[in-house]
Amino acid sequence: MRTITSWDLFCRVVDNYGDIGVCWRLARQLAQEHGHTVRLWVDDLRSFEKICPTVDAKADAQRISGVDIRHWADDAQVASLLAADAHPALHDVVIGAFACAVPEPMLKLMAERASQGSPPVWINLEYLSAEKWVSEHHAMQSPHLRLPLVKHFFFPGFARNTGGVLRESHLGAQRKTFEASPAAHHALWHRLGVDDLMRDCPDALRVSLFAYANPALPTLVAQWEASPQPVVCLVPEGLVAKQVAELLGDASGAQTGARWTRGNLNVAVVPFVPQEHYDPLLWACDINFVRGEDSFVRAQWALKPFVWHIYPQSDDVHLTKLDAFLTRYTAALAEADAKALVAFWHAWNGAPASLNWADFASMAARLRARAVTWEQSLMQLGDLAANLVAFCQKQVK
Ligand code: TRH
Repeated sequence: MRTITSWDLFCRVVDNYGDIGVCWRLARQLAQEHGHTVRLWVDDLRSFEKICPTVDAKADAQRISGVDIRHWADDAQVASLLAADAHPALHDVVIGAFACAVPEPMLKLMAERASQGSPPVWINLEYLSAEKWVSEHHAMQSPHLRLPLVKHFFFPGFARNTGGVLRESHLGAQRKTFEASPAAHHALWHRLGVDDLMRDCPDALRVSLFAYANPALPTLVAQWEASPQPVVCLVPEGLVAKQVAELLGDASGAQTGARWTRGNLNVAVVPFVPQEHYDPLLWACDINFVRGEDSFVRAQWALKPFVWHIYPQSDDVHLTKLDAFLTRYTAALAEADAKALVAFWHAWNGAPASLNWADFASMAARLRARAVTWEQSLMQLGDLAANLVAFCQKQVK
């Protein structure tokens, strides 16, 4: 029996930071927790640099946090980097993340290895979805049309018979240590440049706001302004910070350090931090607005009430995905809370519903309790990296 110890992971950045965010997290976990050799191929090193500032966006080959990083410009570059990496040219597992096509030079190597009787395990790592069909499609196989290779579909998910979601083994302990440490909180606020705001508004509800530009934002801002409890809203630089700046000041103020006060609302634009510094922001806030895939999962591990801005797709396909998650998440809530949560998430995602912050905020304690039971149920699925290792190992038995 071969033991799986090495990985090639291909990542095409379609948009924003979630594609590379998920791949980087997975690559580090395989390297650091499993002690495996990982080569991560990324087509857009600039996006990568944004979540990991030690990345050199001009380097074709580099090593960070125990992961070998290669710039995936085109087939020719993959071929030449593979030749330069001659030892070993190919690893035990080859992953096309978010269903991206593995480049031809790699497929050729894989086919050669297959003809020698030991093909690498080929994985199509899919998008995360709570939809029911995911369990039925997880682990399905598809033979290549020309080459003697079989692709395995690996679906992240929230149900049994899916790959689960990413969670580092020390995450819970790190969160608890952070929560118990006023010094860690101070250090976080200092890093974000908001220590004065946190000192001056000790009773405010702290909200982190990471989203796409959102037509519901003006309504939310108006409700925060009029909210009986003061709200401090921390907005990372980016799309929504720009929209907030347009709404409250001017677009040129969307940079770190910009501040606005309206009624009972204080808004601060904070830096877009390296990926491993994003969790503490979620842990320290009372309510988190998140988006896409990776921040959505991190908010679940933060055990705080959260609001998901799902990545918009054509024909409103994303609303079906949104509802699939809501169905699972609200199943353990009282009917009135479930309704209020669904309404708020719908309104935030442009589905017909009205946005009611007061209703949402009034459920905070019950949503915190739900976050804990949800975490327990997710942990029973195992974490995605470990599930993936076990799955690939099974394929080479
Ligand atoms: O950036 P996203 O919208 O990413 C994606 C992509 O758009 C992708 O094409 C799509 O398929 C996918 O969503 C569903 O949202 P996401 O997934 O939350 O990724 C953001 C990453 O950025 C995540 O790894 C957390 C990280 N991050 C930081 O590192 N620092 C920060 O300050 C913030 C706010 C986020």
